[in-house]
Amino acid sequence: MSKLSTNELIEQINTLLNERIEDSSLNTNLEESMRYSLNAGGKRIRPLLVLLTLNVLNEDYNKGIQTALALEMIHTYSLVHDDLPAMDNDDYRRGKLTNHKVYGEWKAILAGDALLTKAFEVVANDKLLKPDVKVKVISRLAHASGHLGMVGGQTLDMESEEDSSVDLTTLEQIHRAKTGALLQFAILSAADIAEVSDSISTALEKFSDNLGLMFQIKDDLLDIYGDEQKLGKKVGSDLENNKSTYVSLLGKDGAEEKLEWHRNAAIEALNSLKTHYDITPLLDIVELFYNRDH
Ligand code: GRG
Repeated sequence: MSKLSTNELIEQINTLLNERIEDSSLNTNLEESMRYSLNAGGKRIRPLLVLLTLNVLNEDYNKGIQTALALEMIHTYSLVHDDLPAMDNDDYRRGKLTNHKVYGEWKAILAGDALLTKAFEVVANDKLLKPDVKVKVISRLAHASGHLGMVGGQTLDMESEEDSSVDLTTLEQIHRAKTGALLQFAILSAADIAEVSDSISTALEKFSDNLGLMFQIKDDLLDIYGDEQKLGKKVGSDLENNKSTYVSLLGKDGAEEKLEWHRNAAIEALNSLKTHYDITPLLDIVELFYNRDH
């Protein structure tokens, strides 16, 4: 498979995301609010992961485009709702005012709801996926974003707030569900689309589980030791909110060691695929997650 240019893929994702949110004859500015958060400068890690994984699996990446768009819509809705006063109550995200600060609370709730439902419409209307594969992807997406996945993780996180007795097992449970489920979906939906064997799928499951935890450990480290300018938000919010994090439970060195451990486990899972595929782009993602500064 030819090497894909990440910048070109991001451009394609950005254009298509805007096209999918068509203007409505209802003349509300709900679409403006949906587009505001979709265009607010996300790194597009999840859609990129779908497309790069497909390419690694020697499958046409175009088959994953609608799935990738849907995933970014769900990720965006989760951030819009996470920022609301009832949850994190944040005024800024990615250096820009949060959705409810610009459009008001009820509209931010509805923009999030509309992004979530749109995501399923986008995959359902995908013309490149075979019906059985499409149903598998839709089911996986619903599972990863719902009460057994992201929403469940967010609930456990909210319930554990201000609870300084949260242990590492609970913390991992929160993050596997809240952050990991969507990252894992990115990789396993590509496995569904490429129709890989069970053994390949198991290796990808192990890889994505470790990648998801790496992402969160890095997030916890950046929340204390990151650069506000690069992050586009205040650092220290976890400390301020008395939240249990990898750093609060393990200290800086312990969190860094844990990050390293999951990096090695992710690489080991990928190495088991080496005889079948050129895994280099996924190894690059591991390094990106390990070294990211925003
Ligand atoms: C409200 C149902 C509901 C869920 C919210 C994921 C989540 C669940 C909230 C986000 C809280 C948070 C900051 C988690 C840390 C990891 C994370 C998901 C960071 C944001 O993802 P990035 O860095 O975001 O990929 P960008 O801005 O690049 O899109």
